[in-house]
Amino acid sequence: AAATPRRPSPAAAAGPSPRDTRWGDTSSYGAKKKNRVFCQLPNGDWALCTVITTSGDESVLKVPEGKVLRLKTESLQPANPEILDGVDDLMQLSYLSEPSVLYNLQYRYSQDMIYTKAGPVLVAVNPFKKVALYGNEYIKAYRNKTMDSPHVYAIADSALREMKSDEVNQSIIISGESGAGKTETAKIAMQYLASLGGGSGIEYEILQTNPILEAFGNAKTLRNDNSSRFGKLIEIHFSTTGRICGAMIQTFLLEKSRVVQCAVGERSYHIFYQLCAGAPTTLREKLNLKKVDEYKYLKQSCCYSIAGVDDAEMFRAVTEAMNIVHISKEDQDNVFAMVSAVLWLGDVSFTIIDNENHVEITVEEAAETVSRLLGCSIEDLNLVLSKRHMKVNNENIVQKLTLTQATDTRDALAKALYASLFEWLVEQINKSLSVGKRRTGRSISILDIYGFESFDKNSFEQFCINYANERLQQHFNRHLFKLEQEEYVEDGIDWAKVEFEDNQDCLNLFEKKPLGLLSLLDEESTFPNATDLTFANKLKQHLDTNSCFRGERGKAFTVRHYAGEVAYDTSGFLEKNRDLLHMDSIQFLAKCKLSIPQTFASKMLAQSDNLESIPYRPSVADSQKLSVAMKFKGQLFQLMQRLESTTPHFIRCIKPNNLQLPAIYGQELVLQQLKCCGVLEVVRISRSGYPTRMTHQKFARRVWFSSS
Ligand code: AOV
Ligand code: MG
Repeated sequence: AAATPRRPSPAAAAGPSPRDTRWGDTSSYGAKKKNRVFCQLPNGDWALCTVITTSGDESVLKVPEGKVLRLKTESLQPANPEILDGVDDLMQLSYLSEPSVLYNLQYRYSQDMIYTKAGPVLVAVNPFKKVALYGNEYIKAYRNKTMDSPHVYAIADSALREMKSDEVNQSIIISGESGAGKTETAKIAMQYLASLGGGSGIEYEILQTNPILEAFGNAKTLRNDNSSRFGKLIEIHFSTTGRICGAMIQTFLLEKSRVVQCAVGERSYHIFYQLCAGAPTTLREKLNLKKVDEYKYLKQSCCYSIAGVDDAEMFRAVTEAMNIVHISKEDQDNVFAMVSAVLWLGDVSFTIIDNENHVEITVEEAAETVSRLLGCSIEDLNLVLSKRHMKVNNENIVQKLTLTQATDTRDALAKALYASLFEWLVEQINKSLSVGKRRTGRSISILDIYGFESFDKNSFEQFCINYANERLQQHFNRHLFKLEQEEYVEDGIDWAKVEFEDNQDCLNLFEKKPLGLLSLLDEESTFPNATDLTFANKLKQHLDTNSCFRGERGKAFTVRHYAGEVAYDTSGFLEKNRDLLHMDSIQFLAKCKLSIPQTFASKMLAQSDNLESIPYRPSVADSQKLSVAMKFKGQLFQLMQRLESTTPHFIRCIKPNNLQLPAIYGQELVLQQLKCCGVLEVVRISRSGYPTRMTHQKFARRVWFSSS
């Protein structure tokens, strides 16, 4: 490949040559003439200040707010000249130290310029308030190139242009911690692409998938009031003439456990609260809806509303969106019947019938409502929740369930119902978005997954979410560090290698066979007598020498992720990984009159023959043979493969505070995010490297065109 040398930038003229300075440069202020420096305040924050005098090894400084400080001169860091305050691209900074990068982002942030380029990467700092940067005027300005400050629109626009000029599919890959702004950013990118129009309103339909999927797949967590609990890739298809002609959505591992269990201060999926708040009277009566604080599943977290969100209004928005993606009124009724059935199922209680703790369901309002909504008899409901068919020594036996077993069966059924509903919705949306049109042109994919999470208590869900983020970080590293540098070396360019935080070791910890976290989890999941404790011990036994792993006391272990250490509690790991839906439950659903679960279960039954051939999972369908973690791993591999065939555009979302409040810029929090995801190294590489590269062919074509 031919490389074109970088254009001289104003920054290069204003300061020392970019090749001289490095990120992490600790060269102190020294005896230079400039008097703008950064000093570290007692609270650890960096402040821009001016040097009044320097004598001996100490300097007297004026810090913001007029205070005067005396500090060791060597602790100061040089600041960039004023002319570079708030530059568009961190690459333009002469001094690329931690404080100057933090200052530049903060300077822009305070003026609502939330987007900044870091070489090829767009950095987006979450404003936590409405900023006047969006809408038709802006879209037009970016399309006509009358505006070129960093923006999601600009990224979407270059994806479009490159798709057309290079005839290669593109991807916009959005990453960042939970609450950093990925989902909002993805919607802004979709908005730009949709504004191109496609005719027949397909672009509007694409946008309307967002309120639906958010209602059913997002929830309030301690980190984010609208946290995505599933991963999403939307592939937007373009015709050969460059118009939108359809789209396809792929989702990844929905957090099912939230349906039956969620932490104090969090909520279950938005749709539960929206339905209860917004259903019109007739629907309310038909579904026998109660108030949200009367359902067991919703009550346990003691959190029912979200500040500034009107659930009733959202309900109307969701039904309107369903109309637009052609979900019929009848289907919508079925959807809400399922939502209500799940809630009521949580209220089904049991009566103990003998002194061995065996149970039957209590026949009262909850059980009656569930059976009416699902379209099954009370007897069948009782049977599926209180008995289990097993095959022992080739003999069919019926086992009575204890209270714990019955409760677990009930919760598993609720989770399966909800998951099947989510799956069904995605399927309907995809049908509507493909509208039978043939794909002729290219596509742009937008990836928005759940962000890295670390709570006080982290379980299997965080384990999977953080694993996915490791995979994504690897993709980022590969494209921005490995491939870039390999190319320079291959082309024989004199190149001082830039070191970056490689997360391969952590990925290996997860993926290595047979002694990685995923393999060991799977192995343990196959042992009927294994417990969360035996699993934790097994990890300690095999992985304690791994530098990314640390065994903790009892059932816990710690993983050193690229974004920080996370301590996981193995409680529930095995069960969540097995995620068994008993054959009895599947058969029960297949008999229900309500069509969505019925179809779902029939499909599962059709897929499974020869049930007894699964040694460690008697009486489950074949389609459940793969554990959750293994299925997820497979999905992620496929996803990465798909992304590899596209030209990636990266957006890094940054969360400036943990309070979800505007105008608070926590330097330490921002710095930690910039560091762990390698944004600063990307700037270093881009600064010392070449900004564009193209094949000889393309180069010749371009030059020929421009000179003709
Ligand atoms: P996430 O997708 O990165 O978290 P969101 O996109 O849901 O984060 O953003 C969290 C909240 O930040 C939103 O609900 C908005 O209130 C606010 N926000 C983000 N970006 C903007 C913006 N450009 N303008 C205005 N407000 C914004 V998670 O899904 O939890 O990983 O699993
Ligand atoms: Mg999100």
